[in-house]
Amino acid sequence: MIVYVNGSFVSEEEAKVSVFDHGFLYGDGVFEGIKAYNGRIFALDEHVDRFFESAQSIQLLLPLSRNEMKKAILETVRRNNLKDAYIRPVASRGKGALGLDPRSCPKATVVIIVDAEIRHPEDTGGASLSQKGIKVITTTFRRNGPDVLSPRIKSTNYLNNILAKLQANAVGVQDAIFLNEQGFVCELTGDNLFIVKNSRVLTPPLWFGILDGVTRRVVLRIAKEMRLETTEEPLTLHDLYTSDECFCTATRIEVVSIVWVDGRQIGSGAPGPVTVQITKRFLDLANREGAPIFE
Ligand code: PXG
Repeated sequence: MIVYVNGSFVSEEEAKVSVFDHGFLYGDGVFEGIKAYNGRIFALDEHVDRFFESAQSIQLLLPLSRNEMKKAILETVRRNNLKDAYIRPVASRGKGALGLDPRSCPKATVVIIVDAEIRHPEDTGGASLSQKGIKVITTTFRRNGPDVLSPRIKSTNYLNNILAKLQANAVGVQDAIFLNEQGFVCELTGDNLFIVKNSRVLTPPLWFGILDGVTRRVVLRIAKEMRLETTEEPLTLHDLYTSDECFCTATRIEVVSIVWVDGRQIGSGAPGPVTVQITKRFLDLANREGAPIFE
């Protein structure tokens, strides 16, 4: 694999970041997860915009413009000769002194990694899991609120999420649901959450403390196109437990049905009709729209 590191394209073996990089030392950085389908990068603008917003929020000055970033992403995929890829841009504070102060880091590190194999992280039990739906629990860890570390920042500091993932692992389910400080449902460890109730598509609002997921936005758009009523409103565990359908969304896994929450079967225990329709339309869109890689 060819990796982009600070303006150069190098082999995976040659790709190096300093052990003094504050991204490594303190988790001081931001990242994105983007996907290419069939020779096109889906929602490239949205991802690059969010990348720059995450950087702006943590006062990280990126050494390239949005346009240059887009070009670098397209070029990295092109150099790897991939039509379908998972793309991971990462920017960290850069090399500095042993101390938290970002002022010792004169230049941010920018890396773009691509992966040809699109594995579903939840699919530890085989590829059929995403078709069958996944089981999840509610984690005892609260989602870090905007007053601690805004979930709107896609930061390289995912320990909150990893702690929740460890809890899911410990009981042998695929993922965990975060509640916020008030006990309202937020999202999963790396996915946004939706429920379907009486043909209405519901998802928690952004201000509850969730990532502004690109897939979430697309799914809301698709649901509206399907003439389904959609709302971003407060959801409790009761709403989840009594939903007709439940699903999660993220770039990597797209749309995955949730069929079991904290011991309760959701709906029929299999992906419901609305989830299946939305998934179909999402894949259709993702395979049609996007920035062409080889033009
Ligand atoms: N919520 C959180 C907390 C996330 O980290 C999403 C929702 C979904 O957002 P998008 O824009 O992808 O629809 C994410 C995103 C990975 C990976 O390796 C992905 C995320 C986080 C960590 C790792 O694919 N996702």
